[in-house]
Amino acid sequence: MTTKFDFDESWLSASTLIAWPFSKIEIKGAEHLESTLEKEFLLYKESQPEGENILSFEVIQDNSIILDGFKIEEKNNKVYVTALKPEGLIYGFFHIVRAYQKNEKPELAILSNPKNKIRMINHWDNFDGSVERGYAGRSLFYSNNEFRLQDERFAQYAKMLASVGINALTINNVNVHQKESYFITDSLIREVKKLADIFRTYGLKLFLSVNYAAPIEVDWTDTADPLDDKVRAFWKETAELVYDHIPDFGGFVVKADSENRPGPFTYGRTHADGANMLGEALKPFDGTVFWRCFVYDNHQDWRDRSTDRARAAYDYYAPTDGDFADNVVLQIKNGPMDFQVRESVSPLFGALRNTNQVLEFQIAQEYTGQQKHICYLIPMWKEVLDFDTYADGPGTTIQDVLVKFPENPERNGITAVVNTGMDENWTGHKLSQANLFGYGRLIWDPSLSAEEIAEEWIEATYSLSEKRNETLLDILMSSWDTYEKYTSPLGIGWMVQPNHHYGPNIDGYEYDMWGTYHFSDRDGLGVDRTVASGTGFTRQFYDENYAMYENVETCPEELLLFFHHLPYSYELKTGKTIIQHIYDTHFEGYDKVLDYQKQWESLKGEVDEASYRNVKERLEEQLRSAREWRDQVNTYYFRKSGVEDAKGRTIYR
Ligand code: BDP
Repeated sequence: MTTKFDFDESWLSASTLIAWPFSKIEIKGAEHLESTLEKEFLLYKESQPEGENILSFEVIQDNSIILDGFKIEEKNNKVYVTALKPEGLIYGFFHIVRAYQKNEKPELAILSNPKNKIRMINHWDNFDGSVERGYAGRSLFYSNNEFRLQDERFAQYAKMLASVGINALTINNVNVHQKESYFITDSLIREVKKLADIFRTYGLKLFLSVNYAAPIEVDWTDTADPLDDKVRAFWKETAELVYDHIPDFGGFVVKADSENRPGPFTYGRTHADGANMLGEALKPFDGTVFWRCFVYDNHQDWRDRSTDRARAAYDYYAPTDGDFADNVVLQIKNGPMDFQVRESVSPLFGALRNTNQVLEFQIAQEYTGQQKHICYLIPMWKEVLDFDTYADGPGTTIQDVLVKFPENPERNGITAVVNTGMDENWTGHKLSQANLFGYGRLIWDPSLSAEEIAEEWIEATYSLSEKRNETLLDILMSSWDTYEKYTSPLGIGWMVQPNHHYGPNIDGYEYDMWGTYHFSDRDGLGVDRTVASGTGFTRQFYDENYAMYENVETCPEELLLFFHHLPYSYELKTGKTIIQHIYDTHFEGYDKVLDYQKQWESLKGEVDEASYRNVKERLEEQLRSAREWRDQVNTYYFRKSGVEDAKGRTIYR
């Protein structure tokens, strides 16, 4: 696959089509998306011009279709794509593209309705062109405090996102600094509008992250008190200005009172006061406020054992259930800590029964190898969505919660910190594309398996022989487990280098203020979060899960040290002690990366040269880093415990 552009065509290249039989297109009722459909059609038609069939698109009324879903039927040599909304036609179109990337004569008939209404990504891009936790080059949207003019690239990006059903995005970092505060003012809103215009052509709604103290930042007032009239007027006028330029603007994402960001607490107000004030300003335009729940004490004293960061979001927000306006949505990270390779789910899912909510994942691999390591994240996200909260008895999964609470949720769904940038292949590591692709596919249809999604991505991206397909599938499917093995053990998390979070530093955060400790000593390790003897975090779950986590015997082993402090000699179900498990997994994880190198080499000539080199180089770094992790973690625990490796392997002393 070579590219006509200075960027990779991702999983959308027409060259991966096995066939394309359509020669004509008919479109009815697609409104603003009509020319997009035409343009897309021509692009794929050009590469495979033979065939006589007609592809017909129409917006209709049909009770079997919901939201922006679509239906595809084949009748008398014609394929009909129907939807209630123009966006559904676009999703239907890309479904057909995928089908022809997989099969010469695919079965096209399908009714496909998305499970989640909001299917969003969040950029953490700064106006200066840097990207917070960005591992794919500079920002797509900005350079040196100016908006980039990259219309073709933006359109391709919008297309990539729409092709997997993503329907909304924010374009700036949740940590909004002064310069970005001007995005919502007269001085920069026209630039924002240009991006909104491009994303709209693929059905994506544009949102902005805003600084809670924007009225101060842009010199409007000297307070951001949500009950202050001047502050309320600022937000009302701001909303009017923004909607004047972008009538279908989505709304705001807010990180308030979190990690030194300003917020209503400064004025003795609640988060409901702050969020509802913004909600009121956006209400006349049907805009939405996403209010992030990533709020915890980041100035902890490590000597003081009374605070548990994992408890923080639930402790504050669970009692506020029902206090938020109906266009305010609480945005909750999947786990209670921060996107670790393994942590429990957030107990807020299921606890908030009368509050709009979106779940936040992190596609950007901040703690999972920073797009230098292979880490296919769909299996992790599936575990989260399938987790049984017991909120309404057995079988109330987190995905159910998102479509059930509040009653008739209008604004629920899923969002994620995205992993893209100016790198030619969009994601730095070519295989990280599978996480973006998979994110969209999974949140549209959470019943898809991680394996099915990986297969789809492989088929859409490469044209491999069956054997090599299996090879790549095996690499992706085992990669999360591999990463977990050579990094921090049994759910404990956080053994990373402070600040940038890449590579091992076992005690890097141990005596710090962030609330991220592992409490390793000469006898054992782990965080005691039980009611019986620890922080009591376990009690934030419904009874069944509380009982499961509280009891060391029933606590799932992958989370053992997330919930319990245990001696090195504690015996796991495998019959191994914890210390031996640590040694073994670290050797195994490293060895698995050695296997990946061989497996990847076998793909030479079958994947394009740019991909081949990209992954090969990154695997060298992954191996180096896995060795670093293996040797530091094993040496550290050998020194603490004094226990020899039963298999007598090299551990540095
Ligand atoms: C953490 C990141 C930090 C973000 C923060 C957030 O390290 O850069 O600002 O999350 O979600 O994971 O706000």
